[in-house]
Amino acid sequence: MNERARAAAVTHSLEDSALFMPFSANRQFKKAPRLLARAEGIHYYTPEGHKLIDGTSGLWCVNAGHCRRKIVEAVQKQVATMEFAPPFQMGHPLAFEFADRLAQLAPKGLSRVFFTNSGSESVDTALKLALAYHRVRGEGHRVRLIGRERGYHGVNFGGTAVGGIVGNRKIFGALVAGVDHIRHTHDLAKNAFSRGQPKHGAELADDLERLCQLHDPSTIAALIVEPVACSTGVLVPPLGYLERLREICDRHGILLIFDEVITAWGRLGRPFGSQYFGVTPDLITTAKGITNATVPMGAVFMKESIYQAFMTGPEGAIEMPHGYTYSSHPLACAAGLATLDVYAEEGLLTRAGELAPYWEEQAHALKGLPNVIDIRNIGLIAAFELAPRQGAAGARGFEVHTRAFEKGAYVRVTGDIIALAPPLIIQKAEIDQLFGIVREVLGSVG
Ligand code: PXG
Repeated sequence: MNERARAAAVTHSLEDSALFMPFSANRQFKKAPRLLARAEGIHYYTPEGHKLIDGTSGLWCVNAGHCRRKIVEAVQKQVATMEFAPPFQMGHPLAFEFADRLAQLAPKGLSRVFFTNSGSESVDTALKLALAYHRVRGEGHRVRLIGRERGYHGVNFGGTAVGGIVGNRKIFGALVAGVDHIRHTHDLAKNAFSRGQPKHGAELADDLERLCQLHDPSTIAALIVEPVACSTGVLVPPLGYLERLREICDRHGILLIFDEVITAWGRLGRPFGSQYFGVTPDLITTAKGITNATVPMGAVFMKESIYQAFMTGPEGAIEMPHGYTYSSHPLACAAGLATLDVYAEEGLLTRAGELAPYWEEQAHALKGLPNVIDIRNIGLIAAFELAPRQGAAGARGFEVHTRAFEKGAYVRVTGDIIALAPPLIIQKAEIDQLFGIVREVLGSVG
């Protein structure tokens, strides 16, 4: 069956399909599917051959662009050499090589790496590491985990619990005990149309101090935040805010976890967002761009002192009873090593910094279009917040998404916020093209 015939067959039967799609309006989608069949560079192609600029790097993950030859070939070679190796009490060389290469890129001091298969697994791993770290040091009373309103930390139980997006939490019961949240930082009244980090709101970090007073700091194990809260619609941290969180955590012995599933891998013009902001957490969770999304993988980076705290019992004992069948999967390691080569050869981990001024200018040039109540940006990320329609929150955003698809751009929408984060290989003319489509669509959606 050729590509077109296969697409026709799939489309024909979609309404009865067995597939329960994740985070999707299944019935609506199956009636009017938007299918992708092929990808190359910064473009997707539908089964019918309709070409789309990928405005969101897949789901914030294909940072080097699609189907990069070097990465494809590395995976092809590995799958034919050794497709799997058990990661418990066994190893394979690529896992060690990849971890060492990654540690060289990480913020200073975060010298050890634990492999997972996704951002969600990285988050739950980091939360467990935080609890276990305190326990092995004799501070087992630190059992509370703190997240932030509007935070997104994946969909496993720990990540859902520390997450702060109500719709992702409310139907899943009581989640995890002992979790609390600090306030989010979104403040349109003070910060609308900020370029880069907003000026107002550093004091919102003091909400952590409030929780310390409520629960007593000696009961708190860790705080987890995204340096830039992307899934909820791109909330850029106010100037001085992350520094203040770091200071409060230090004062009370609380571990600070940065969830860098999106902000790592050059998205802000540095390998990690924490390097961009100049604030070093104790643990970093990541995934996505670590393999350019070619093979699923995630990782948790930790400070040397955290790793060493576990290396204290008998040498024959398992220090951390945690891990996944597919931790350090050979295909993921091969993809990851080739990805790091591509990032290095093409300067992609710093390219967003070079493009950022142009990107910012073009994004903010859309100010004044109908219903646009905020434009925000940082690195190679931009978001347009639209006023919701009366009684139909999200309807305007969804219409933008579908019309942009028709016009030749894939853009991500959460509610009435449009988020853009294209592959880091994008050229200026393509940035113009992407914003041109967004401008046209915003102008035409009532
Ligand atoms: N933490 C953060 C900060 C994320 O952004 C996860 C954890 C979970 O990763 P996995 O690999 O388990 O999905 C994420 C994922 C969107 C969007 O459009 C964002 C994510 C996933 C899907 C869609 O905003 N981020």
